[in-house]
Amino acid sequence: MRARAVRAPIHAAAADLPCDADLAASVLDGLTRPQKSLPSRFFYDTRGSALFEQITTLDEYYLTRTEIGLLERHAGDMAALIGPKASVVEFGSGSSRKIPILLEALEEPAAWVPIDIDQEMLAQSARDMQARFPSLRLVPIHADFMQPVALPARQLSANRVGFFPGSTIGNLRPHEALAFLRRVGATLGRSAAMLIGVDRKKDLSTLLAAYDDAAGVTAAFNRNLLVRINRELGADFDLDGFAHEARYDIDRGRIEMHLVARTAQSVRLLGKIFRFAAGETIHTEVSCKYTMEEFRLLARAAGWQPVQSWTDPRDWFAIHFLRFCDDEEVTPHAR
Ligand code: AVJ
Repeated sequence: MRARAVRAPIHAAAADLPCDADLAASVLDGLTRPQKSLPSRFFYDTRGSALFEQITTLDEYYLTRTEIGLLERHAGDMAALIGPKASVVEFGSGSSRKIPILLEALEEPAAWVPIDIDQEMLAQSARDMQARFPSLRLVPIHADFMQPVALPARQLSANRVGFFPGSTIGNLRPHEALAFLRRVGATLGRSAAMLIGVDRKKDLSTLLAAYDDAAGVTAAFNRNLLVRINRELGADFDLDGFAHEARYDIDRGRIEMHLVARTAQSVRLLGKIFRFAAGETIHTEVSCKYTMEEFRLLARAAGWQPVQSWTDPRDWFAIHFLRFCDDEEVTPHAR
């Protein structure tokens, strides 16, 4: 009898995945706006994902290590709130370094549902996790978690918890974050829970250094967008012609990454010419920072009840535990 090669078949949502046509349309759209911009979802090709992994190890990039510390210290409390036989749905699972900490603490976890756009990374982490948690049901889904994703409900237990670490929510603008949280609530279902990592507002120099490290890894990560566009769309961006810049917009409470044209120049792309004035920028990413109260307000507005949060001694990062319930449930009122 032939052994089954793949134990956990990967569910694909191919129609929603970023492809060449998506890249082309997005680049054409972004570069014709008054403030030129490129969507940050295109950072994560193979090289971009590797550069991001490298960022997470930098001294200046406190986010990953602070969040892992919080998970290690408080996984017991989190597991107690989640309860037994949970199905954990992870949005943008990436290299999956954080989920084992939670799964180790959970009582009889039922399933792990990683959703990621990188199919290779998904297959690799499914293999690693199956070896580490042999009795865990794996339901990998190859999809862009920013798009609506249908869960294979029959394969999941009733106790559902969303896991969204890394402050990836910060890469959405608040109105997008609100829509995302609402949609996740609808997807996971009534009384689902959510564990979500959120980077906090803090002093400017700490924030700026995290997005403009001395070794230049973040600069390479940012510029990799141009490398990708040159390769995949046959553009002729001069890579040395653009400088990496991280800014903090204090009013909006967000880091912005830009690529700054060092001199006036033009770029050929898909039969068009795009002109840059000296100093003109392409806006490539937002990374919104939230105070505890700001994030709780956002969660409430999206139909989630903030139940508990954990933070580090320096108040740099927070993990929030939320429960999804509609308003009637949270604040019962007489009719
Ligand atoms: C994807 C949210 C974890 O915004 O901090 C890191 C991406 N960009 N350095 C972030 C990123 C520049 C990162 N997250």
